[in-house]
Amino acid sequence: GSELAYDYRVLKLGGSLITCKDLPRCVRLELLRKVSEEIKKFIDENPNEKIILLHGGGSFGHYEASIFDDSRTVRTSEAMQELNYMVTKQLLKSGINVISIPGKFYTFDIVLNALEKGLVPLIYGDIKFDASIISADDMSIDIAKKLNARLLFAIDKAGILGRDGRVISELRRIDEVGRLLQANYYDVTGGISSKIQKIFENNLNAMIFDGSKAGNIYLALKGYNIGTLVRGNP
Ligand code: IP8
Repeated sequence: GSELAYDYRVLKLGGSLITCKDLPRCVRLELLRKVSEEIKKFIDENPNEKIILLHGGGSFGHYEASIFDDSRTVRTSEAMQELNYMVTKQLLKSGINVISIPGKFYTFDIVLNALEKGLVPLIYGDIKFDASIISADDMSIDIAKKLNARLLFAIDKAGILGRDGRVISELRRIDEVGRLLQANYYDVTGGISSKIQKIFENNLNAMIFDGSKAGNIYLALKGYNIGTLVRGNP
């Protein structure tokens, strides 16, 4: 059938959410299990919605990419494979038919092809042969634009904080942000502030929310605003 008959959700699981922040190559497995179950629940209840999943690098990719030596490219690539393998296994265990797509081979067509075959694409931030980093943020934005999808960023914070320290429920201008959430010291792709900037630049709406709070992944997929709605599309 035509892919246009569906509604799409692009959900990026932030590296800060699924990995242990300050411990290189450590996965939050129990959290991943809960996240997977909420995604599965949504899929089962909503047969006319399709999901595209992505994940970032966290203490795998960002850690390895922050060490500059001759093996940086291959180490970073291998670290992302390892993280992706664990995420893939957990999603499969929950009964989601994910197929992983390394960012270094990303094209929109390959994602479309997976969707047409009834598979759930799982794309990950990666390093390319030329040593450049491809962020899952950028691929999320590309896919959301092309599919006119709801764009969801699950992170490990409640959302974007305003000057008063409270979560901004709707962000219409980037200068409303008082204190941008601190990016991890070894985040090589810019963390939360560049994410917000890219959402605005692409005139998209996106919801940034706490994916570690029970029930939030499911609610976000359902369409509830449970964090900060970044409104780049006036
Ligand atoms: O965490 C970058 O992906 P992101 C992945 O989505 C690497 O920005 C290899 C650092």
